[in-house]
Amino acid sequence: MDQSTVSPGGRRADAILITGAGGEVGHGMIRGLYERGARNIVAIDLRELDAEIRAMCMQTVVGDICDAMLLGRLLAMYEVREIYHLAALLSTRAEFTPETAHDVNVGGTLGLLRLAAEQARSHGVPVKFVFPSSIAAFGMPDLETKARHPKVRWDHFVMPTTMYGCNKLACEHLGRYYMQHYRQLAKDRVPDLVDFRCVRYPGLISADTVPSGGTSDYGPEMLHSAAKGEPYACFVREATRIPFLTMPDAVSATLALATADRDQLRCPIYNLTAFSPTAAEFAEIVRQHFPNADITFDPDEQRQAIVDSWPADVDDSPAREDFGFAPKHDLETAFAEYLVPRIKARYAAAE
Ligand code: AKB
Repeated sequence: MDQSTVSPGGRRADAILITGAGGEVGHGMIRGLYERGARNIVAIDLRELDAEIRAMCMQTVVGDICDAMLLGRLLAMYEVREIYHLAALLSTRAEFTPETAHDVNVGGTLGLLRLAAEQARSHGVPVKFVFPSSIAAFGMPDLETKARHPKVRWDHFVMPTTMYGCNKLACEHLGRYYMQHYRQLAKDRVPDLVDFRCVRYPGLISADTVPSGGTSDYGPEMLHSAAKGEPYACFVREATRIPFLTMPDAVSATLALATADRDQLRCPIYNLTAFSPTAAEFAEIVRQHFPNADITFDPDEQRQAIVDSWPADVDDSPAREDFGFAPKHDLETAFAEYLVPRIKARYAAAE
C-alpha cells in the first residue's frame, strides 16, 4: 500500500475519483475541479494522461474501471468522497461491440456504485456520485413525432435504440436504486450511502479535443476538419437537428449539480442543452469562420437513424430552476468567443 496516502493515525487520504479522465469531459472536469481548489483528485484512465492534466491530480492511475482488484487497491489507499464517472464507450463505437459496451458502461458503473456504497459505509459519509447520461437515453419513434415534440422532458420518450443509450438509461436507474433502495431488505441496511446526481449531456463540442466514437460527433468533426483545412463529408442529412452544448458549459453545469444542496434537487435526472442547430446551420457558421471549408453531406443511413431517434431539443428548465444551469454560449458566441479562437490557436501551435 502506498503509505503516502495513509496518515500516522491510519486514516486514508480523502479523494475525488475521476474515471475516463483522459477523455474530452475528463480533461474539462479535472481542470474545472482544480481551478475550484480541488487538490485530491485521483484520475483513472486506460491510457496515460497528458502532463498538464497529471499535474492537477494527486494521483493518476492507468487501468480499467472493470478491474475489481484495482478498485480494491484504491479503496485501501483512499477515502473516496466523490466520484465523477466519465468512462464510457460512446454510441457509434458501442454498436460494433455491444456486449463489451454493456460490460464497461453498465458493469463498470455498477462496480463503482458498489465502491461508493462500501466507502460511505466505511467512513460514515455519503459518497457523491456524479454521472453523465446522454440524449442517447431518448428514442423518438419517428421524425414526425420528433418534429411534434420540440422540447422533450427527461421522463418522456425514454426508449433508446442504441446499446449506449440502453446502458445510460440502465445506469440512471442503478444510480437511483443505490441512492434510494440499496439493500432495502437487509437487516443491517444503512440508508443514504450514495448521493447520485445525473445530467444528460447533448452533443458536446470542445475546442481542445476531437471526439471519437460518438454519433453526435459530426458537429465537432466538421469544425475541426475546417480548422485543419481538411475536407469533411458529414454523415447526417442537412436537416438533422439535435441539441448541443460547449464543453466548458457542460463542465460548469456538472459541477453546479455536484455542489448544489441535495434538497434543491427535485429530479433524479437533468437534461442540459444550449442550442439545437441543423447540420446545415452548423456548416453555415463553420463556413462563416472558415470560408474555405470543404463540407459536403454524405448521410450514413444507420448513423442517421440513430441521430433521428434523438430529440431535436430537450426541456432543461428543471436544471435552470434547481441548480442555476445557465449556459454561457449560444451557437454564435460558442463559435466567436470559445471554439474558433481556441481551435485556431491549437492548430497554429501544431504547425
Ligand atoms: C455520442 O454521440 O454518442 C455522445 C452522446 C450524444 O452522448 N456524444
